[in-house]
Amino acid sequence: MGAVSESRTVVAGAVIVNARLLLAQRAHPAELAGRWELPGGKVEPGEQDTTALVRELREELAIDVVVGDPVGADVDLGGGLVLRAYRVNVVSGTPAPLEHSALRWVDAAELHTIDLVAADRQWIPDLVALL
Ligand code: 523
Repeated sequence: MGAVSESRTVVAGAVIVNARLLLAQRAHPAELAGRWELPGGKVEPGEQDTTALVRELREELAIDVVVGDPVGADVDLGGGLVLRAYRVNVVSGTPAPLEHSALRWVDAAELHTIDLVAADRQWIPDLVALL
């Protein structure tokens, strides 16, 4: 066992095209399945946030992105995980749900009504400001 470890970052991407935000429906674990999120995943030890987000969105959505500015504030997920969102621009590919149940593009009104995972709800005002 190691000694005290730093918290691990989970990065998530806000893809916005034509005033719509891309959301992905989680397939697992059971307690999050069916809820919608900004797609992303855990940063590997020694990896930069931007590198991790490019990797995750390639793996999950089959798109290549350039990572832009952070969106909103970091969210403490508990269990040593901190969730952080970034604006991303798609440079190639069309998003496909390779690891999610479905994908959906939402406008600001729909963002208020869709069943987002709890952590991502904290970014709603920041995301609405971008839409
Ligand atoms: N979240 C979350 N919102 C959000 C993401 C991308 C992740 O609340 N937009 C949470 C869900 C999990 C944790 O962050 O509790 C890790 O996300 P996950 O499972 O998408 O990351 P992976 O795929 O890198 O994780 P493992 O496959 O388990 O290593």
